[in-house]
Amino acid sequence: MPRMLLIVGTILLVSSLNADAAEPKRNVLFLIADDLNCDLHCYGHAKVRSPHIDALAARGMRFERAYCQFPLCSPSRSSFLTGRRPNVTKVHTNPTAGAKPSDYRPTPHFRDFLPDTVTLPQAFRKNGYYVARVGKLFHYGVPGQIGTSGLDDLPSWEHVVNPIGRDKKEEGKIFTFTPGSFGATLSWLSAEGTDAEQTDGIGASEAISLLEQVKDKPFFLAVGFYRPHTPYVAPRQYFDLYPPEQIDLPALSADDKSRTPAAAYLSSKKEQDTMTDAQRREAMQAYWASISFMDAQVGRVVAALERLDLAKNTVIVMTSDHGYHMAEHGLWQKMSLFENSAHVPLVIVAPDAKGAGKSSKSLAELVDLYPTLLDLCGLAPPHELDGASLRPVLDDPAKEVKSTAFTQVKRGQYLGYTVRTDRWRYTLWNDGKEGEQLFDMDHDPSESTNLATHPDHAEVAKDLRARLQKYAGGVW
Ligand SMILES: [Ca+2]
Repeated sequence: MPRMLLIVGTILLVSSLNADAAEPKRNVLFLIADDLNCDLHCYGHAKVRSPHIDALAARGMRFERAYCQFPLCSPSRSSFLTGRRPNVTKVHTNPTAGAKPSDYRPTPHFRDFLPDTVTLPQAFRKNGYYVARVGKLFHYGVPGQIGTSGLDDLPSWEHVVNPIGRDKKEEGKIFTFTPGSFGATLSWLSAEGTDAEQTDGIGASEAISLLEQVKDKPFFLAVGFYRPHTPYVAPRQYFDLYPPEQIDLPALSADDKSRTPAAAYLSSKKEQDTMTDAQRREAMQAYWASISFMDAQVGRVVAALERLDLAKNTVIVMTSDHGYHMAEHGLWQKMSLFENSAHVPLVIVAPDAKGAGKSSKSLAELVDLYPTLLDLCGLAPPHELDGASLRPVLDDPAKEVKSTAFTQVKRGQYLGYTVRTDRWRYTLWNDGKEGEQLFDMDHDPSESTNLATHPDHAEVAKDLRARLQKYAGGVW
């Protein structure tokens, strides 16, 4: 190499190293709630108080149309934390819970099928970050496994914290429809004591302590809250925000069930069909109280980030693993393929993003989080990822990085798939053998009239059916 070129090359190399040294790496604060739907003030809910998530939305980007890939804890978390879709991770169920802790089978785990995959937090570890988790990131049985590491992934973290509070230790006080069961059934408690005694309050305190310890090195801190997952346990002051007598009962489902396949409703539970009106009001009060309690813990962690002067160089994500029904279609909880089960809150605060403080109708999927966070932090993907970086939307909310958002669910031996486009939601059960649904989300946002066999929409249904069949076959 000519001497001059060598010198110029050396100068360029040194100056680029200096540039890296001058610009500290961006940190990531990844906040996720469990079973949180979009019942938040910043998403237009008339009653729910969520001032801290609202404040994040006010200074970041609020995605109005973000969707999970699977409306169940482990399949959803396995997907977005590996950056791969559920048919790649092959995790379509939660691990089997046994009658006794010793009966618990920690499978399926994505490492069974993708042994060498690099997870989102692991990618940051490989790039020299301090990477820690507080609470639920990978699957945990809630509340059964609170205080344990659940179905964790050891290579993902340098440090883990498993908080446990009075909500777990005083389960005997919780009202439940099924004696002895708290996680799968609707159950709730207006709790005595302070926020700091609850699992999520302890988790927030632990997260704050970690921020204080690691503030001088690049970090990826993931904080997984357990609320508002059942049992809906929150200190009494949060229940007092929602007096039951002021809660309007949800309207009866307006669905034309003669047109909609039975598979659409198979997540329904008998005990929930026989709830009294008073119990329905109490369940809604308790779910919203759990949201406001969790929101307060989000506020504590974000306040610490600001107090430590880290916010200006930290990307913040606030989201949920899937949506949740509060009586729409006569359903409660998750595992349907209607909009409210697939739809998740998603707020991303990125330092210097030009779209800060705005909201976007652009479609987003949780599988996009992995490439988005790498992109915002200037890191290269370690292997194939199935999502797209949302960075263009963070700068300009009118930008679109995709025209479809996919979600799937398992029903015993078969799968159902659904796709959301700008205007439509189309759903295919068992490749059509258990039916199909088409809803015009512009004109029928509550999904009451299935248009799948309507002759006026045959072309739309045909096109979206073909897209779902491709998706099921591994093409997206
Ligand atoms: Ca969940």
